[in-house]
Amino acid sequence: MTSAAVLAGGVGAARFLDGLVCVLAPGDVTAIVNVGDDMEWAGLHISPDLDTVTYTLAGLVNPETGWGLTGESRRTLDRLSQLGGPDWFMIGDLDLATHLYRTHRLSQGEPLSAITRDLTARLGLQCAITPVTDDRLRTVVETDNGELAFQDYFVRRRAADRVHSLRFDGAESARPAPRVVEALDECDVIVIAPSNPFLSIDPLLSVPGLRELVATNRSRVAAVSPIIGGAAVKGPAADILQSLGHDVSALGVARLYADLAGVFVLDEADAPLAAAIEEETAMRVVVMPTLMTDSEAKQALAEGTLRAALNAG
Ligand code: FO1
Repeated sequence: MTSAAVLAGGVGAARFLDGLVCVLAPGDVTAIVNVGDDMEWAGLHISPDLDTVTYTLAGLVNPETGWGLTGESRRTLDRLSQLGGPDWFMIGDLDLATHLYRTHRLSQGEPLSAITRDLTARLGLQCAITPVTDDRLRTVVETDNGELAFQDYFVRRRAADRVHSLRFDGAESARPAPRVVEALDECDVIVIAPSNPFLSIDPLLSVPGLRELVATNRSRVAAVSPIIGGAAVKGPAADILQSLGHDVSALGVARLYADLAGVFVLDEADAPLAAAIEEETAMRVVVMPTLMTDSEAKQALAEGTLRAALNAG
């Protein structure tokens, strides 16, 4: 049986994982999830990417947004707004239960990874979903308008500020969560999900030792491009590529992953870039449809990515 570890951000990664757990035994899949987006909201600890992956795999995610729960309501948020509390981040009434549960257990000194394991088990998930670290790690975005906490940049200010650089507060002293190193060491295939390379993948790799661990295993690493035809499927990846001086294309992303992945999965729309990517990065390029529009498309992408990575070594 093939096993896989996936470096995962939010919506794109969750959709990829949704396909992957259909083509592998779910128990052989480990999602190693970004926590750079985590924040404190009204005294609660929110882990958006962990929840997006969990809700998606449990079939509970809001299909319109790709995050949050389906059938959500906002009575608490509206009341909070009347009280003058923070109302710019949409915490739904049902989703609130997750944050209460998580925050309560964190306040009792339990690690995020153990809480996540229990939450996912309660939802009947068999794959492992783990934060990359149990330690505090926060993405800080340096913009034209100063330094912004991730969700301030992303949600409150709608990712409209020009990004100069990013840093990951706490990264130097963060340690991988239990089982992260083992999962990367022992799996047959490591996938860099079609997530934002700067906002989702870099924070994961900023945990000391992980970038080197992935690079050492380059021959069994496949990266899926989050850029199709020069545009991001979702979010500000294309804008950030541009503002940081990279090529706004799948080639620009491939250059970022050249030392990490042996295989690069490119969308059909970008097939003309394949030769240039192979020549410049020494990655093997496989071309396939990467837009995850339905469950067949998700499974086909997961299957194609696995096959390419297994044949790469
Ligand atoms: N994204 C938004 O664009 N607006 C929101 O109000 C918002 C609320 C939210 C609440 C819980 C959650 O788990 C995710 C939420 N997201 C929201 C998504 C989140 O900000 C981002 O998609 C990720 O952090 C990036 O991966």
